Amino acid sequence: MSIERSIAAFARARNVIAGGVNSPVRAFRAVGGSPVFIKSGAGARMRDLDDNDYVDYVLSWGPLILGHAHPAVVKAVTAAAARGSSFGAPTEAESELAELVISMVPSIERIRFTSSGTEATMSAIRLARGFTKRDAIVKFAGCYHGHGDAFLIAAGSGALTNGVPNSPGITEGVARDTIVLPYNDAGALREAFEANPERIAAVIVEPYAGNMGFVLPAPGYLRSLRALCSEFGALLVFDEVMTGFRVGRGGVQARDGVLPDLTTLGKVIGGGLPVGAFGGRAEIMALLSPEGPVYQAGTLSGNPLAMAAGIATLKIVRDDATLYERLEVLTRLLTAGLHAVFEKHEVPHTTAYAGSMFGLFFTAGPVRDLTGAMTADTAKYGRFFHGMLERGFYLAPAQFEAGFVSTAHTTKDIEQTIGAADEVLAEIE
Ligand code: KE4
Repeated sequence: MSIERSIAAFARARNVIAGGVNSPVRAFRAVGGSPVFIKSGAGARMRDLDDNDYVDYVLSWGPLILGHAHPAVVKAVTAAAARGSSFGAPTEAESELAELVISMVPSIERIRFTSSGTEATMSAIRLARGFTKRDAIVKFAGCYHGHGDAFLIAAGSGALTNGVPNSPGITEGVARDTIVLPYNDAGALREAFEANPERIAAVIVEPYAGNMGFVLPAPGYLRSLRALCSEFGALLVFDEVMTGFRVGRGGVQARDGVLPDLTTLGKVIGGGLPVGAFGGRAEIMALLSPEGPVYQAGTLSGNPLAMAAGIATLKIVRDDATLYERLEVLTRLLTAGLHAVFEKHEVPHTTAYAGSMFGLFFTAGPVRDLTGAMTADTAKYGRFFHGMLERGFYLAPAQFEAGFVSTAHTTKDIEQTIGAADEVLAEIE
């Protein structure tokens, strides 16, 4: 397989774009080699500059639940563009998408759109601090909430009371107000609440974690987070940027019946265009400017083209009664098939899935948190990734990511993926 044009494109990009990419994971640092540059996508497939075609299991990191260039989305965005791309004034499309989201996500009464998931989580935390008049937040090791300063924090020596910066450019002052705890350990959260009386404004969690690889909550864990936040007066924030409309029509909160105080969304609700959102109880959202004192804004928030893509996508998600059932069948077929070939080749692994989201770890597991995820053989994952890429299957270019299936994927695609995995595992033994 030749990727000469992609290699040349990467050299060109590195002369003008930091690291040659606009988001680090795209640079293939975690798997080695030179990233393929994409020129088009259609349905479940992408085509690179050298005309190599790939069955795509990244789907822009989750947004493309209907696959690439879905006709309804293309039509809606094209029509919106012809009417003007942005006004900086309210449009009815924003209310239409808001009504669609609120009709399907149980805990959201009011919403605010942003242009990315990072903006949504940053804003949700600011709102939680304004509502509770408290400063500290709790996050969980291995959960990613975008690149806001408050989230790029590692557990500090005083793990129960404050964090330490996880990137240059983040101050001790910011880190002091973020407490980092292990995922799937409700006891640790109780201890943190007891060590920080009246200090914790919010607990933010990926209810199904998709950024340390795919890690499901232990039975009862989310219910414990809900009860502890209620007991200690903190807001529970479900970061459903990735899981929203991905693991089911109403996200994890509908699937598991645990309602957060605030939810952040992104990805699927923009149908591939830049949309983030945060929402929750009306009494909390009422604190947001211009109604209340908590400031938040955005030039392109609610952008008409992005709203059009989101509306087209969510109308299909809403009206296609068997969509999530079909997606879960395909995703189950994929993970079961991968499990079988990994067993056949006696490669230590663990797989998990929920709705149209899945994960594959190169470790025997079980993986319940970041410590478990870190036992994965990332070098072997890199060899597997490239073996699959050469055979026309585009997996996440990093072990600590999740995979996604779209309505454009077919049973045949899944069967061919498993066949390719069988060949690659024989090769990289
Ligand atoms: P964005 O700012 O990238 O739109 O969203 C940040 C974000 C927030 N919350 C969760 C649960 C997320 O998964 C994300 C972004 N996900 C990554 C995938 N690991 C996006 C890929 C990238 O960073 O390029």
